[in-house]
Amino acid sequence: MRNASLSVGRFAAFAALLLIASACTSNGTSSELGSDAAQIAAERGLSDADIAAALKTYTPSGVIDEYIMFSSGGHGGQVFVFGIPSMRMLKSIAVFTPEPWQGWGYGDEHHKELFAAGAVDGEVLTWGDTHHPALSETNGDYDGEFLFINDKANARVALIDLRDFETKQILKNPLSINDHGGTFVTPDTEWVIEGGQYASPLAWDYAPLDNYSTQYRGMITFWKFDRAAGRIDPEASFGMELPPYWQDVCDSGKAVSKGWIFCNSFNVEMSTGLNPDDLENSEYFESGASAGENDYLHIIDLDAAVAVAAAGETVEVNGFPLITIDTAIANDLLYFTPEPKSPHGVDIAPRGDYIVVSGKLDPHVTIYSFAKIQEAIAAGSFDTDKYGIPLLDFDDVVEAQVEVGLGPLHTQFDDQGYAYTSLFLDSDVARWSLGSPYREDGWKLEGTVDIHYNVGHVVTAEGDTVSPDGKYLVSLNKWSLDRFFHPGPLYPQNFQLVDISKPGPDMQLLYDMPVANGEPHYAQIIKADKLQPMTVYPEVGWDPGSMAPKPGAPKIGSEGVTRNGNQVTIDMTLMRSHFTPERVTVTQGDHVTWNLTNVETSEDATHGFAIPGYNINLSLEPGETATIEFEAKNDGVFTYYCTEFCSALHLEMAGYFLVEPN
Ligand code: K7E
Ligand code: CUA
Repeated sequence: MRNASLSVGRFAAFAALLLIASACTSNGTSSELGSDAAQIAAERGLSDADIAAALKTYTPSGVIDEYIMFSSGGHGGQVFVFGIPSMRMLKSIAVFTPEPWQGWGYGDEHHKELFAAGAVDGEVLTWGDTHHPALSETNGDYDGEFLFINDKANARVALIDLRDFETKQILKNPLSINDHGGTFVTPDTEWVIEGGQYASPLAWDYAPLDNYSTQYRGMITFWKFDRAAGRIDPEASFGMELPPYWQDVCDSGKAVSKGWIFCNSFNVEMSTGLNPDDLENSEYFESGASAGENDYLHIIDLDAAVAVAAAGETVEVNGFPLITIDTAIANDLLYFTPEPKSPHGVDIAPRGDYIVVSGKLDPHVTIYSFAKIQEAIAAGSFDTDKYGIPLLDFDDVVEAQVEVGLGPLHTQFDDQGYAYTSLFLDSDVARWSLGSPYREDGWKLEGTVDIHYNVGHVVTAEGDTVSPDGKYLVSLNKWSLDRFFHPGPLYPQNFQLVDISKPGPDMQLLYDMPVANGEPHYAQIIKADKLQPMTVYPEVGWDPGSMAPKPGAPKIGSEGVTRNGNQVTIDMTLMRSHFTPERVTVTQGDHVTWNLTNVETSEDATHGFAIPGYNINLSLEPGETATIEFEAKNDGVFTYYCTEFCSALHLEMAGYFLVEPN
């Protein structure tokens, strides 16, 4: 336990901090504020560092954060939105998993279409495992327009429109059943990258594990983004076949390396796991897939691959164009180079000149030079891997290695020429300096900061763009152990905010934020003023699916119930504090089409619409229209009501849905 009283020295430092703080405020005198605050600090046993951390993160009511962080939600299947530095959670954007507050996936026809597009052989999936969010970029910088996210479990990609923070598209990868190296975007978001993970037969097919080397494959998919349409265009997209090496994280080249894609891999051994019929000659993946000293960094010439795909030099797999390994070799699209033991992260430095790779079982980060890679390719004459893919010599392409600590995973950058690498085993974040042209005294460890515990990704402000801000780092920790009250045996994850503004070895841990609804992997932090979300939809009768007014959407005066045989159509409006109509009568077995418009134009005037017993639940934001369709299977009296406490007479915002027995 901490000492509950401040020492004299601490008190002096603390008083100085308060003077600084009070100089910035017009309320009260510094001595009044100082003595009150000093007493609080003493009573709570706060150290100088605690007080400094509090002053750096405290965000008064009504003050908006400087940065917004988009974090994956792991197997919660969503994307989380936080303010930085307050670490306040602002939203969990529903993506792959139904979410009742946003009325996501509880009857809305548009949501049914989205989920259907993400189905596997007709099986509609209701969860995902989101790993890597990617903000859209212009010239290598975040532009605040769109966000992409992958689903590792089922190899899907989703697109979120940042005008309303809603998911607009879900795509199932036609090649692979699972993915990991996605989503990453090219510097102008022409392409959204989705790399594979666990090799499997392409097209979600069957093949026995005995045929692993011939029938199991890795892949990378290049999804074409049509910014004007606000959608990925699957018709203009293509994939590339890769050996079954378990491709891992990818990153897109930028600046000098624009047009190139880098992915690592971690099962070049082609282990197929412990075989129950042959325990003697097989082993667990954990040893089998890490038996060798090296895996392969994949280096892909995307611009050349686009030309090859455009020329039709592809085969069709599950109706999707695929560049085969042989075509990739013949057209110089794909190269490998060794990377040390069980690599995980690959991250491109801000100028696009260096590629940073971390090996989980190697205490170094390995820095490859893009210029040296280009020289090695130009020089020709390569060894090849088992599949005939050119293998660049490690010594020809490596610029430096920096020993950072145990279990290095992922790296981000700042505006001072530093890089930050997560150390999973050491439970540290390492700061190290990049070499020329970033810093003259580069390629050395500067310092570490303890985190709690077992960090996966780290993220710095705009830290994977061509112009990182630095300033803040968030450590996305897997274990929280003793940090919080533990709500039963399933512990929250722990996000820790770190101040990285001061050069040199010191970084200050500022704040712990439990994450209680998923296990985030990667995150990105964007300046808040780059985002321009809507406050209300621009017109009453707005369809968030098409982001346009919907012709025929219910309006005031057009409400009613119409019947055509057993087809019943209800046109309903919502405003404070009633539905129109308030009574709807159908007959058991009728097919019901229910159109609803929230006709409000005031900020935050959201209404909900819930029908008990039918699993129907919508959230209608101001101006929004939606349609639900269902069979009135069960007779009874179903009391629909508004789920958002919208006014003093919100409880009266209700109606009767009467289903007469057939
Ligand atoms: Cu968890 Cu980027 Cu999927 Cu590492 S990944 S932690
Ligand atoms: Cu509308 Cu409560």
